[in-house]
Amino acid sequence: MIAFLDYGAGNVRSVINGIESLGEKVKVVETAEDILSAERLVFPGVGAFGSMMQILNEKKYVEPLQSYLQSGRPFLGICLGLQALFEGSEEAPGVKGLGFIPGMVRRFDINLSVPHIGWNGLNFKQPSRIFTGVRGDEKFYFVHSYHVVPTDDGAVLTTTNYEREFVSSIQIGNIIATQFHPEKSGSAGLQILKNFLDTSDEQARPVRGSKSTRLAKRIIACLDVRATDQGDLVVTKGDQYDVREKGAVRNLGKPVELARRYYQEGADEITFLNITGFRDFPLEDMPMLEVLRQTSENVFVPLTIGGGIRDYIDKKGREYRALEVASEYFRSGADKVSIGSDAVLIVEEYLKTGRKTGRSSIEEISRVYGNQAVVISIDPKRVYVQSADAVRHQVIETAIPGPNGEQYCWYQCTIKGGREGRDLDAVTLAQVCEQLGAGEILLNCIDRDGTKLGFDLELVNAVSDGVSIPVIASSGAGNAEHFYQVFTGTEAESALAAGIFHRREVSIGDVKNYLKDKVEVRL
Ligand code: 1PR
Repeated sequence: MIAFLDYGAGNVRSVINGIESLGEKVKVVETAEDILSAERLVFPGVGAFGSMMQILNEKKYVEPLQSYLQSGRPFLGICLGLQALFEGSEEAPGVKGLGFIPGMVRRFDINLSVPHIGWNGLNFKQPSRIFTGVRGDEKFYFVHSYHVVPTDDGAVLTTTNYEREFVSSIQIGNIIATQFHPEKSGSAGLQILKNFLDTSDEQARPVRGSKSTRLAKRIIACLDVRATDQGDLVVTKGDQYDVREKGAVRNLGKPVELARRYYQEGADEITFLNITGFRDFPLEDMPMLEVLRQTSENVFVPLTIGGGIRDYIDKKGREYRALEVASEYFRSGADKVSIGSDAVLIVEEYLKTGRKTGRSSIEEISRVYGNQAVVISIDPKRVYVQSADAVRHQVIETAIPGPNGEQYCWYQCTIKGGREGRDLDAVTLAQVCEQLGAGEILLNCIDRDGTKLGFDLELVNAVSDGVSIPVIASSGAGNAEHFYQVFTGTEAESALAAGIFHRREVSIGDVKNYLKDKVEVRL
């Protein structure tokens, strides 16, 4: 039996699913006594350092945790569960951590995108029982803006490179904690979980470690989900957002089955977009929650869900906050939520008033669950203009002239699944969303969507040059070379495709095989 510390913030479902998939039973900690009497304790931290410590203090778990750690019984901390072991964090100045390991948690001070999101490797500094069966060249999933800095190196188990070398896991006797997420790191991550659960003391040192690690470019499979006219929930795919063919919604498969297939084929992440979320209310649309629950049972890579994340008043007049909708998704197995239409409306309001309200969906969700949990999905359309100053939007010079020979364009934001164009450009939207707390941009492109002409590199460059958070390039992938173009011609950290994967025209394996030796990928 594994005691499992869930303090109620974020997706811990996947860790439980991971442990249960290995045949172990989980008992969720409900009282301080459960911590004190635990034989093995898993503590997956999610969210922000300050709110985590506040909850641990409110629940009176701090002293029991300290005494459990002192006892030397097996402990596995994940992500914030690692950071909690330190004295404090720059994320929440003045808030005390558990203080088990001398040192602090610091924000990345680097030129690369922060958060550090994606699959990166490990440099092994000590042998450990959690490395049994680990080759050493595997990649593991990270998502964090802060990293631990121990006062001395004695406890360092692994490091990872992201511009600088940082500590990616620690070990003191039976106390092990990782910055990466084993439960989101496919089979390599499950192996580490399994080793923790096994009682063997055998210490292994992986043989294929390298001197320095590299973050992989991510390949993401996207499932646009909606109900058919008969009411079946299906994966669909449009051409420039039109998902109907001969009047009927295109049906390309079942969401849970397709997600499993993509996991097995090596997808680095899976995104579900409830494309009618702008008119349906997700909490009435329970099938999406069920899709997440079922998918997270055996898909151990990050899951993002979008569609309908906004405040809502139901038929009875009850008001729901976007945060509640997001929380329900996180509880059901999502790691990130993606906000589309609501982000446009929030930014329009912000530009009008020049004030942050603190109550927008972006601010509220990122405050509680961390910036990395908030993705902004942008649905832009190209608008050609005659000159760089023809409009007050951020205009780019384009190598693809318009119908009247125009050499300039801007990218107009749309809402409601591309149905309504707004007076706002995609670059400004991304920049303001970053300021409000978004952690990543999912950059679609209505002009390219479903065309298989390749990603709109000009759009990707315009947005990624404007922000410091990671950008996912989306729309237009037609072959493996298009991924190479977007990864070498832009700063995109990841690339997403739908149609070519659903129709089995190109597989995720084909894309990665083409990229290997040219671009860092997870194989
Ligand atoms: O506005 O917060 O409710 O979110 C709705 C979400 O649904 C948004 O993220 C929006 O992008 C998405 N959406 C709405 N309508 C459609 C549609 O297609 N009619 N799908 C839609 C957007 C874009 C990508 C697509 C790529 C890759 N789909 O996800 O998968 O373009 O396609 P390709 O590789 O086949 O070219 P809200």
